[in-house]
Amino acid sequence: SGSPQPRVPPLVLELLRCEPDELQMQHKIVASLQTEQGDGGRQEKPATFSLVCRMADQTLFSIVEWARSCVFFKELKVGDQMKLLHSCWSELLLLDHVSRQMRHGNANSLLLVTGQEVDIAPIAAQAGVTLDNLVQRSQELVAKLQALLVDRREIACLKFLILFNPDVKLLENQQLVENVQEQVSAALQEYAARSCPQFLDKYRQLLLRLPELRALSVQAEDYLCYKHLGGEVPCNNLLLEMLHAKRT
Ligand code: DR9
Repeated sequence: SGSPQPRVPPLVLELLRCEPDELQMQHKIVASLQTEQGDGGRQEKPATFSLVCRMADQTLFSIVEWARSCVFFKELKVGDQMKLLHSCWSELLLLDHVSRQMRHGNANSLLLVTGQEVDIAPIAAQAGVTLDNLVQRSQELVAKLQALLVDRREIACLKFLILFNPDVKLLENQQLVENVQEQVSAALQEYAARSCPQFLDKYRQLLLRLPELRALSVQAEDYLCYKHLGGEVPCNNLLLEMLHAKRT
């Protein structure tokens, strides 16, 4: 953006540098969806569902790639990295979706990672209650974040607060995770206070969105699990692997 940003905390700038390039990610995902071979002989299943599923799956691959290249995360052993990702993958996926809708800025349609748009209105008719509710609640979260004038620096901080979750059990390097959580919280608090002095409690408002995101992600996982039991989720799927890893 062109607006001057007085004294952005260095940590916030560093986290922003880790952010993936949206256009590059879009091209990569579009390319992989074109080369992938359908859904393994289950073509009779609804094409839209399996297509969106593969999109979410590819997005999850880029999220894992992002995390693995991130400052601090790189320092963790693979075991700790896996524990953290297993506990937050669905929140990161939803935040990716939500932040895309914020940039999209059109409440009447969803912008998919591929750049395609889906009208919101027909979803109520085509989707079951669970999915429709998920879409509605995600849109409410988008509206709240937009009203707060959340920017991409703050989104980058939120991703780290989600990833470096000190409540994850049995980490070898619990200390690093707690330190990152504290440092990022402090930097976000400082930045939010400066970027929007008109919102006295922007930081607190931002943090309040995290439990909402968590609740949504639990519901999204339940939905995915249910679809999986119905045999609708394409196999060889990272989404499913994550879903199972967390529940065992
Ligand atoms: C686990 C966390 C995942 C978060 C991923 C967020 C990325 C998902 C991106 C966009 C969601 C777009 C939804 C597009 C809707 C397309 C049109 C439509 O309504 O299709 C209906 C079809 C089937 O609906 P249903 O499952 O309710 O069954 C209906 C029943 O058969 C008759 O009553 O729905 C789809 O095709 C949706 C595909 C979604 C797959 C996503 C995989 C990720 C898992 C969960 C995400 C749900 C969260 C969505 C939040 C916005």
